[in-house]
Amino acid sequence: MTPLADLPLIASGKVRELYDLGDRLLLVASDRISTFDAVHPTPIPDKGKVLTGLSVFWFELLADVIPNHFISATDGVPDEVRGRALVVKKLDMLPVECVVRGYITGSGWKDYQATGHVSGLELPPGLQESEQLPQPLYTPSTKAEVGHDEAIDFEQTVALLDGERALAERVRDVSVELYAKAAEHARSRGVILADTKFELGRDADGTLTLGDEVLTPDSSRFWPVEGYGVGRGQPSFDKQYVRDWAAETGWDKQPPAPEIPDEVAAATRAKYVEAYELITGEPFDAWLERTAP
Ligand code: PZK
Repeated sequence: MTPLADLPLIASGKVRELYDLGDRLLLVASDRISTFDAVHPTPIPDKGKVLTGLSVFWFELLADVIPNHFISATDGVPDEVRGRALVVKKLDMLPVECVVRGYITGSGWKDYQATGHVSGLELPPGLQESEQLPQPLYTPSTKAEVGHDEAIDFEQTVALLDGERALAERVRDVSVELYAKAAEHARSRGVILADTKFELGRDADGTLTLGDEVLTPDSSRFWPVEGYGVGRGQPSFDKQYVRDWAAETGWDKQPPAPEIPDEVAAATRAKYVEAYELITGEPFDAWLERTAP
């Protein structure tokens, strides 16, 4: 949790921080892990590096869909956060979380069961939990300062964007295109991208730009094709060991989250590295090499 010496901290989330570099920003991913919305006191070794390397992989794959804020994973990155930090462009972030779902799960499944709708969109009757949707759905949400983001419909995003309907349409269409291209890549590597969340902003020229981390296990649900099935929830690729272990301990899921045993942390690290290697097709060591001093 120690802030990077000297750099002004602009924002801190449960598991990452954002620092001011003057004309740019430093986006730092920690090794912290949360389950059931609570952060454990035990870090997962290399988690921040895996998530940062995955983000860069996706920024490079998706750059032909929309420009992104990534500038460098080396130049301007302090040694103590090498491999898990990116120098990024400062953006004026839009006040919308751009959620795209290709499969019906999580809060989308809850809303569908209760109303037959998700984000104001009517879905076909009879969908089963975890089923693929007829087409990817843009299901935006608000950015809550505390607590959970709230699902909104398209008209509410127009209002949040000061009535700029054309911008809201472009944000929606870009989000779906990003999801579709990423899901196609993931599928070719044996991984289902069930859903994800993008954050967009405008750069100094007003150009719509992809920000934040992208398509990491913290912003997305990845399911191995092997073991996928409808009519039930899918186990979390990355956090399942921690969740299963925590359930066994009888933890009531209220903060404070318990310390994680070494063997559970090590198994969880291996799942993050496995996710990196599956999705990128590269050894995780290649990311460490690329970002070594
Ligand atoms: C920005 N966040 C979310 C990230 C946190 C919170 N390129 C950018 N320009 C301006 N603002 C942001 C970004 C990005 N990315 C991102 N909030 C603002 C966030 C990390 C830690 F606490």
